[in-house]
Amino acid sequence: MMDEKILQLLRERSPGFLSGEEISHRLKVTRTAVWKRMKHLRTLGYEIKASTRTGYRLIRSPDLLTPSEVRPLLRTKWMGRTIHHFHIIDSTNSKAYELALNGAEEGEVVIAESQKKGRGRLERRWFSPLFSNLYLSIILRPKIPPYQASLITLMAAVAAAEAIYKFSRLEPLIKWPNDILLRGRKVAGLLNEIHSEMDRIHFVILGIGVNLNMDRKMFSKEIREVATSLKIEMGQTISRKAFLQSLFQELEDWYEIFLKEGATPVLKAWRERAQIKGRPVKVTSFGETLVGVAIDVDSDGALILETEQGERKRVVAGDVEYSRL
Ligand code: BTX
Repeated sequence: MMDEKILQLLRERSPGFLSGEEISHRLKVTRTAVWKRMKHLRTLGYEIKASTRTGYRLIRSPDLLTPSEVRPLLRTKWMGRTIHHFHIIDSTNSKAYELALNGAEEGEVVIAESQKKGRGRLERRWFSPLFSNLYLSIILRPKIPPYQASLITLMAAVAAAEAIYKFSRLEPLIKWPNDILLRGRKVAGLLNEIHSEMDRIHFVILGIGVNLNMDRKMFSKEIREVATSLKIEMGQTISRKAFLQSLFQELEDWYEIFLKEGATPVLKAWRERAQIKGRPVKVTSFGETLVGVAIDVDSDGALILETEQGERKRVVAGDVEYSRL
């Protein structure tokens, strides 16, 4: 908190200098404490000029996702207005879940610079190295019945795909239910967790990981061939803050569309981005493998496919492989 306050004061004074004395007076701490925080901020990548006569001046900020870095860029009404930021955490989803149980509000977000136990679906891991990408979890409290919760996953996939498109002008493909691909490789993944009763959702945790600044060699061998990043695809370093602002905006807009107009516009956008109709697919669901042709998603987000035997099946959860394109 003190770092955030110091940065705010330095920004307000920028490009001028702010004396150590004034900072210590305004924050009611000793000058030694201020000096120690400046040292710490420098280790985080802030370039701060210090002069014994005039004080401190902020020269440059790193591409961190702290509230003080992100907030000035936000154009959203409520999404991401409260950010819980961590340099390292087990999983942003787990933290957001805990905060939501303790009453955190809709739109509050947990963001981490890295995760020790970033989670994918079915106990899988999400590779989450420091400072390169986005790892965040958003708390939503939609007043919808639990059976519609998977529409939130589709809505979030649409929003993330739109953010990627607007940012890069590359056409992302949504792979049912929650992967986003660029040129056939995974650039983002979504992990949504729900806390509900039979007829009421308490909250949904929308977990999103987007690979932004990873180079190919930074991926572990196991995923190097199946994963990609916006930097790899665009050939340039991505401002994580700028991308985050765009992602928040898309999520806020699409969530509001979903709440006001229901599933129809979300499903329409999802179908356009997923182009699933007629794709030969292999689906693994609860230990069973189904081979067939994808027909569509239905109004509550399940995948409908026609098996080789001509039977229609609804798949509510599972993994999809595209057999041929
Ligand atoms: P998933 O189960 O569909 O995908 C996990 C699989 O994807 C892994 O088994 C691996 O093959 C591959 N993989 C792992 N890391 C990466 C990566 N960085 N890029 C591309 N492919 C990868 C997808 O699960 C859902 C992932 C959600 C991650 C977010 S990050 C913020 C939030 N917190 C948290 O713990 N999880 C979510």
